[in-house]
Amino acid sequence: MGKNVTYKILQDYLCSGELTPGKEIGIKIGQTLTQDATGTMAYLEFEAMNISRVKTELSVSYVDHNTIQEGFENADDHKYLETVAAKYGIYFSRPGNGICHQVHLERFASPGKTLLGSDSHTPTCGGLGMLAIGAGGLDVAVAMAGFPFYLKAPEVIKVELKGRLKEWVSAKDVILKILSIISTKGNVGKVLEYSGEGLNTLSVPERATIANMGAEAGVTSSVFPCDEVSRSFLKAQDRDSQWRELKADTGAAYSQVITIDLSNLVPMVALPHSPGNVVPLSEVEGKRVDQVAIGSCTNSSLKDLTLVGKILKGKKVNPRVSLILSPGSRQVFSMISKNGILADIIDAGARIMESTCGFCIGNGQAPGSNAVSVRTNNRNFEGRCGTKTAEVYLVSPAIAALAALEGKFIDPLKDGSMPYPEVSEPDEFLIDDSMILPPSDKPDEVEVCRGPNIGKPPLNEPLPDKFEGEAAIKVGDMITTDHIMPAGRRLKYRSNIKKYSEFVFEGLDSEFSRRALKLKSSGLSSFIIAGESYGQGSSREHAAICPMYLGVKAVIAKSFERIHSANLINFGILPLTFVEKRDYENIDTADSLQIKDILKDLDSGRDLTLVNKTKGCSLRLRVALSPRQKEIVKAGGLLNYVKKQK
Ligand code: MIC
Ligand code: SF4
Repeated sequence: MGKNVTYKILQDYLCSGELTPGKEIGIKIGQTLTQDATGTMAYLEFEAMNISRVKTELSVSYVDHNTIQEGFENADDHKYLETVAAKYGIYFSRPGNGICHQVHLERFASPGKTLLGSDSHTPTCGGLGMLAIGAGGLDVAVAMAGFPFYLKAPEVIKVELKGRLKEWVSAKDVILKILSIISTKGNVGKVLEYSGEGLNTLSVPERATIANMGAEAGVTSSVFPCDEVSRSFLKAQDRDSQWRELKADTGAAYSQVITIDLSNLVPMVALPHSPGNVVPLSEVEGKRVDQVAIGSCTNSSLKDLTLVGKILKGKKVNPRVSLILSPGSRQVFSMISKNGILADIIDAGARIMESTCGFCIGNGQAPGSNAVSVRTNNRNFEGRCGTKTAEVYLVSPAIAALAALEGKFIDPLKDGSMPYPEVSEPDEFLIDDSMILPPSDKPDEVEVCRGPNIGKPPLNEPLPDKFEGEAAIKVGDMITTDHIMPAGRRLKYRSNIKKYSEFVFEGLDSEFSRRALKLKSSGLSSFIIAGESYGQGSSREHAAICPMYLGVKAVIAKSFERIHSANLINFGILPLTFVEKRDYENIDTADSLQIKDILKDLDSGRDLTLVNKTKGCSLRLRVALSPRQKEIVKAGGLLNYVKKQK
């Protein structure tokens, strides 16, 4: 049987296991990336492994999430990241150089290689034929130390693209359409692999937009072949030597085929508060808009912003609207400033931000109370923008620009007479890597700087045989890591676990942290009870580390998302699922719970029995862990486990 692109790359990097969907495999990681918000912890964990130099082909550390520098914490984190990179063989992309995924795509992505990144949107580089996977910081640290990354061999879904996009319809609408088909849950362990004649009409940055938002579906990755379009992009980035052809064999196996006729698509919008809540734009036509934010790793390529500039040229932003623009990278920023596009955008009345994540992660530009914010990024979870009562709608850059001008949603296909500006990809991008610092060639002389906010990575204790404690919180379906561990203005505590832990579940139950600590000080464990798809969204391992610090021993859910479940295991917290989903109803917050014989049942593969002492009932819980994962949890987490292996 012929091979698909995903399995060709997996085959090249396979270290252990059998390449059969659902089986655990270990793969070697060619490249890694980190960003500042997850990176400090990842490098502290790397240092704890006592390895003198990274063992990957390439590792890059980006500073893009938090550059506000309100107080010393942020700047200290940046200094730590810069010096630790210099010492251990890592390239350092300085603050201001751009968003990790955009810069990596431009300057480092290499077809046919594996990339592991401590950010859930790492699959963006799948737009250039990489198998790029998001993971927790500790998994990335372990990969930098040269150990394999473990995952279940994925089920590969073929997305067959036909036709060509109409004017005003973009790559963002393609992925929004796909999200409307496969939704944001139930896709764990799958890869979306793109093919078909429609591919020729999509540039690499457009493919990257599509691969980027595959993360919202919860898939492991999204992969595009490497073809002539990829060759032109690499050539324009002066990196044509990286090109290699990569395509699926005829008759390659796929578990499912989704066919999308690009010519039939219309502009789409994701309504509040989920990227899966997608409808055609025409359904919100005329709705008032208060804020428009253009940028993020999803949509701030040169083509995206050029299109925005051409739509805004010679016009003024509606006086009721605040228009924010954040270019994805310094390369894009510099090019639009040199070709006059930036001036058109400024003249129209836009507010220009740094090349960072900024508004996308609620780090600045929070909308007003009950405001309608139209954004080009990938997530619109409740409160993520910084304002709980705001409504965030996700659209393409062109639709966002029209909304900024009119102060309301406009569907340009409605009367069909609106002129659509043509934008083509450049033959040459502006190359200036001076803000990417290579590692030191005298690592012994580099002193790693640690500010007072930078702690040590906390360790868990080996798994006990019995948990005795309380349901410290009960939450519903699709709880995101933004609910568990808010980012935004709390971001600056990412290197200080004790402080950051005060904000666990802040928006859902501001007493959670105090309650869990109280249970811990009385020698009791905390349990989190959850519905479907627990841990959606980001890769932030703090959503496991901070609950661990507060004494959470297990999360009991109807189902889990991949990265979060791996993070729980990495920090010695048991992810358990209800054998009977209706048992979710048999536990309430503050119920007194007990699980005995954990070690014996774990080893024998039996379900665990939970006794709800408050309700006087017992129920069964499944432990869906591989033998390796069981050993990690028993050791109290991956760091303890790796230390034992050495
Ligand atoms: C996100 O988009 O949610 C983030 C912020 O980039 C996270 C990483 C983090 O929390 O630091 C992600 O996507 O993994
Ligand atoms: Fe940054 Fe937003 Fe992209 Fe996350 S999704 S990497 S916060 S731009």
